[in-house]
Amino acid sequence: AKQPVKVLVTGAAGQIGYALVPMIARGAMLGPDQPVIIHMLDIEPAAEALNGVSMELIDAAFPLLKGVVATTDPVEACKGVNIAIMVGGFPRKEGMERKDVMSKNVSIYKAQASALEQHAAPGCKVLVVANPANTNALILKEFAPSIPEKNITCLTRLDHNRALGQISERLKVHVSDVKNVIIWGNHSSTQFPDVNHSTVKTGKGWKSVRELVSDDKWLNTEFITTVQQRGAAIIKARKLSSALSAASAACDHIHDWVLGTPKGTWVSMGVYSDGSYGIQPGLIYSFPVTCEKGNWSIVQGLKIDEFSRAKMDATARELIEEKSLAYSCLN
Ligand code: NAX
Repeated sequence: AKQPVKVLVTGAAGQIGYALVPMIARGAMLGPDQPVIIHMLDIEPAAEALNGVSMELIDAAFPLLKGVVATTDPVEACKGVNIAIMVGGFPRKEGMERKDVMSKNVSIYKAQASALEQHAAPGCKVLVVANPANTNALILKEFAPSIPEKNITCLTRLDHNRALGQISERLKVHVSDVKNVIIWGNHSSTQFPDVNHSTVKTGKGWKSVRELVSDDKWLNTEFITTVQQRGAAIIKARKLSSALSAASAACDHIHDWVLGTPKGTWVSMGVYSDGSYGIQPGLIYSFPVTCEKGNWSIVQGLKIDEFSRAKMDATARELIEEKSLAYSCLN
């Protein structure tokens, strides 16, 4: 039998946490034959709610779930974890300055970086979900210098899945027959959802999305804004931000990272830029990646047209600006 994998979820008493932990315990993240031990961290005001989640996990009698640790102590939470899903953070409240929110999250991610660095298992893979996701991941990387930068990522898979969903709706094909969309850049409204390399499975093999949709105007305007604004549309409809789709995307992200992407398929992940596609090194930027044996690599050699170039650079500029705002909070 396989040894259990220890998975940390921070912010586990929150909405995404509540949707995410049962998915992990059912094997949606690491596979149906992989036992797990779930570590859940939240803060003192949420301790009782966290305890409730812990009780429900017990009551669900998941065969793969070999243990639960629920705590408000980051050291205990991080101890020996193989995977860390960072969902906890400080939300932007009405009337708050961007700088104030950034400053709260910088201090959270600085502290949790140290806890992970000192107590996580060697080779621990980190996924940051909490916003500003790319910049929180960057802060985590800076303050956990002994964790390899390849092991620190942020979530843009939700945006990626939303793009697949929009194409599937438009062409009336199943979403699993659409592949290789790309989310470039920041998990924010400046992200660039790109379909230039995306294909759809048809009776006559894989065909390009541009060819099948044959409406460049829609692809270059409404499609892009719909994906960029989807989070806001969910808030408007639900009066709460996306949770089940975010949790599902977090499972997809770790699943593909650990178990690999299918041949000929890539996914989007926020990863440490190495300068690929002219994106400034030292940003956590969303790229198309393939994964094999637990390692991601950026898909190389895609042709970038002028329209895409401008959008990729605009979202990079926003990340550069966020990075300097984050650094200004350190002093
Ligand atoms: P909730 O407010 O429901 O839950 C957040 C939880 O984090 C709360 O229980 C809170 O007590 C806890 N928390 C706060 N500070 C903490 C700390 N220092 N250590 C541990 N836990 C802490 O938010 P939810 O809807 O679950 O969203 C969580 C985060 O995901 C938010 O930052 C949100 O903006 C972000 N999102 C990111 C997405 C992505 O695609 N990257 C999409 C969905 C989501 O909006």
